Amino acid sequence: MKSQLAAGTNGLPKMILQHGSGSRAEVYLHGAHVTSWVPAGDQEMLFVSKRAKFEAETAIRGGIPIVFPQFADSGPLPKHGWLRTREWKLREASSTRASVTLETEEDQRSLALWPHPYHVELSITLGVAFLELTLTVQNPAAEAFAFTSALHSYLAVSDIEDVDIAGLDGIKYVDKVRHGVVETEHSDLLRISSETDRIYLNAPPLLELRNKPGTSRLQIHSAGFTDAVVWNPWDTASRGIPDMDPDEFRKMICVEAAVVASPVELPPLESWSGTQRLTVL
Ligand code: TA6
Repeated sequence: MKSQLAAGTNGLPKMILQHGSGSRAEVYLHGAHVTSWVPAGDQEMLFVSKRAKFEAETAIRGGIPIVFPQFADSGPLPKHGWLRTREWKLREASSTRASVTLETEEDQRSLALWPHPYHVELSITLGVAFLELTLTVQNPAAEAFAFTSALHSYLAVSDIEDVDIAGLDGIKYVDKVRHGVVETEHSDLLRISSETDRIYLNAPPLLELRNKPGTSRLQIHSAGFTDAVVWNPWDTASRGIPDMDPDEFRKMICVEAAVVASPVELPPLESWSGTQRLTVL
């Protein structure tokens, strides 16, 4: 087990986590952004666009962006907040586990947008067959604040038309492609065949992504996050995404652990945590 600091794309610092079994992950200090996860003896499980930009003030297209304190455009703040475009600090790298914790807090620029001190940590732990992210938000100040958040995981798939998501049958969702109409899911295996952008409300803690028969299945477990977002831009919305190749929508699906519909209200001096654990079956 070890973790080491290395120079990533454009010289940006990244932590490389290596588990004794051979599994491996990479996380950039820029955005606390996990950009790679390869379980032992397996292939890359996260999608990162060929056109992703690795530069200051820009969100990396793919991997696992951190969304806080606002999910998407659900309020007046910048889309998905700003943690994904900031430099985080390394707080701790375990010497006995393949695990690192990064941290970030308010600064003059965040206070100008959102007048709340905060302390946010992201812990990333790698096992033989799993990758676990835990986001912890602390309110160090005397006033409560409310936020929405997500771990915006881009999962790599062989072809989007061969992929099923299990676990959402009977769950209500906000359909953002259809102007926010609320629907109920009626598929025990959800298959994507057009632009999809949905917030599943009070989603179950366990979902499963099934790639085409014969390839591995991925269990998606969440705790603390109440909702689940499923997003694929298809060829239609991909045209408006300059840092993604036109055909790359075929190679990804976002299944995000999110807390959106009921924002977290964080009282003074309290903290909140949410986890997403991805396990190859
Ligand atoms: O989580 C889904 C979503 O909110 C979509 O609406 C889509 O815009 C996506 O995030 C990516 O957002 P980005 O700002 O990274 O282009």
